Amino acid sequence: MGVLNLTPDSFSDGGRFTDVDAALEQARRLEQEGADILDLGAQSTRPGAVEVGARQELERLLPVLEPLLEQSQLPISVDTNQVEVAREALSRGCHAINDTCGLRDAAMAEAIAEAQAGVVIMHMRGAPRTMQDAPYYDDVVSEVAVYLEKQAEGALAAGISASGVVLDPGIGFGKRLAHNLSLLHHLPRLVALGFPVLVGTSRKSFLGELTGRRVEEREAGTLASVAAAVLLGAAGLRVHRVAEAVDAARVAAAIRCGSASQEDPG
Ligand code: HH2
Repeated sequence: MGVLNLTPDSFSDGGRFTDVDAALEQARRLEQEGADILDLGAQSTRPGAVEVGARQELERLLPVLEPLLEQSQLPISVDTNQVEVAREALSRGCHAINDTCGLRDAAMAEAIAEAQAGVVIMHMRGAPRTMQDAPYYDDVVSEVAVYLEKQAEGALAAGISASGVVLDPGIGFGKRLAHNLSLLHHLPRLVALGFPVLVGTSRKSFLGELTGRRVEEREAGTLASVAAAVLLGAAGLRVHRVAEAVDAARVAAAIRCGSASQEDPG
C-alpha cells in the first residue's frame, strides 16, 4: 500500500503533495514502483495533529481522488475517520476506507457496507491530539487483539463482506516503543484472528528510537521492519517509498515460504 498524503502537516511528507499535479505524479510513481493499493490521506494523524473539518478534508481529497479513480489501475483506499468524508469518497467509487479510528463510529461501517467497499480497521488508543500522553496497557497484544476482533465482528454484522476486512495494529497510535515492539513480535496473534493484517511502520518514531535516525533517515529501519512483518505473517505493508519495500517484502515472503514461488507450503 503506497501512501499519498495530501496534507500540509503529515509527519514525514507533509506539504510535498498538496499540489494536485504533484500528487498525481506521486501516485503514478507509487504505481510504477509496484504498489498494489494507493492510500490517500487528507488529514494528518501524527501525534498532536489538529483535526480539520470534513469540508477541508474533502477540499484536499476530491481534486486528487476524482482524476485518480479514472487514471489509475489500482484500487484506492481513503484514509479517514470522518463518515462524511468516507461517504463522499465512496460515492465516487473509492474501493476501501482506511479507518484509523477502527470503526468506532457505527455510521462508518454502515456507509462502507452500503457501498460494498472494503475496510482497514486500525487500532488507535484515544485520539491523535492526546494518544501519546502516557499510553498504558495491562497487556497490549491481548487488548489490541480483543478490540480488532470485536470491531471485525461489528463490520460483518453491519454487512461488510468478510473478504473486504483488513486489520491493523496501529503502530505508533497511542503506543510506546515497548508496545510497538510487542505488537510486531506477536503479530501471529493478530494474524490468527483470520483476516489479512496490514502493518504501517514506515518512517515512524519507534524506528528513530531504535536507530537514533531522523525521520528522513529511516528507510533502512523501515525496510527491516517490513521484512520482519512479512516473516511474522503480515499480508500488507503501508509505506511511503514503494520500490525498496516491494523488494524487501518479496525476499522476506520467499524465505517465509521456503520457496521462490511465493506459495505457502503449509
Ligand atoms: N499510519 C499513519 C496513517 N494512517 N493507516 C493505517 N491503516 N496504518 C497505519 O499505520 C497508519 C495509517 C501515519 O502515517 P502517515 O500517513 O505518513 O502520517 P500522517 O498521519 O501524519 O499523515
